[in-house]
Amino acid sequence: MIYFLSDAHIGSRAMDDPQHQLRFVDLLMQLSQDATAIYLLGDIFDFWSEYVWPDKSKEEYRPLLDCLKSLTERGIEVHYFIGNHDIWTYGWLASQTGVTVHRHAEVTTIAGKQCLLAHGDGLVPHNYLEQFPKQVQKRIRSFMLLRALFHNPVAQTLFRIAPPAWGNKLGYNWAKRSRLKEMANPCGYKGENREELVLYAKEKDDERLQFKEKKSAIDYYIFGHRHIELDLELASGARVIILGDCFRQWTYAAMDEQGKLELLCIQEQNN
Ligand SMILES: [Mn+2]
Repeated sequence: MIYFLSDAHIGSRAMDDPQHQLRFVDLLMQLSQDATAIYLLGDIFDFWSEYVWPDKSKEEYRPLLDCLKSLTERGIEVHYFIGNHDIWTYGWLASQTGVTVHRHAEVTTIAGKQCLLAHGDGLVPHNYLEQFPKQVQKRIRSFMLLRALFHNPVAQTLFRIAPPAWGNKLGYNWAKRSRLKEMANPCGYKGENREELVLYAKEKDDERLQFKEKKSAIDYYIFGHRHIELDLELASGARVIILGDCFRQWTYAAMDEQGKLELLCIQEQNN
């Protein structure tokens, strides 16, 4: 089996659950019994940043780091796509655990199926902004600017050379505010014509249809980020999967060797 999980937000200062990391580790260990590969699609940590200085605070994540290491040592491929909360890894996470880090959306063949995998932040269709009133456009633009800053190599270098205690204070507080905001005001599924990742997938489908000979059709678009569960079939037959999360909904996707994919919830597994 191949498993897809996202948005555990381990270490969040907004959630007071000392068992959270261990529950996630338990889930991974359970899945590892028949897993050949595990795809972690972003925001596994609520805030993850590596510095040029030693950072003892990472010991907090020892259970998960050891778990990931044990999975890769057993020959299970673990793919780690960065989200918007764990952008700042520069090799330490990979060297500690053996995971393969992916920094961008990728199309890859899994169990014979063409899959487009990404966390999902920043993926919007073309001319996306134009449909909104000026005020909303301004807000979206400032989010996009912040995202560009987070991905900017110069800003990243400056942040890396900061003392870890400062960087972490700033980062955990930013992540906490974003989590509290989201929990107080969760944004459910916006519908097929308004959900950014669905619109993005539809646009990609159209693009690929135009280049039929060169590019094969996508079977599954698999994303995290939105903390909603979605399994939607497009007109092309492709399916858009949004994974939910691993702190409130405890959902993930499983694909068998024939490429059949389903969304599951941890409760269903336990029963
Ligand atoms: Mn996210």
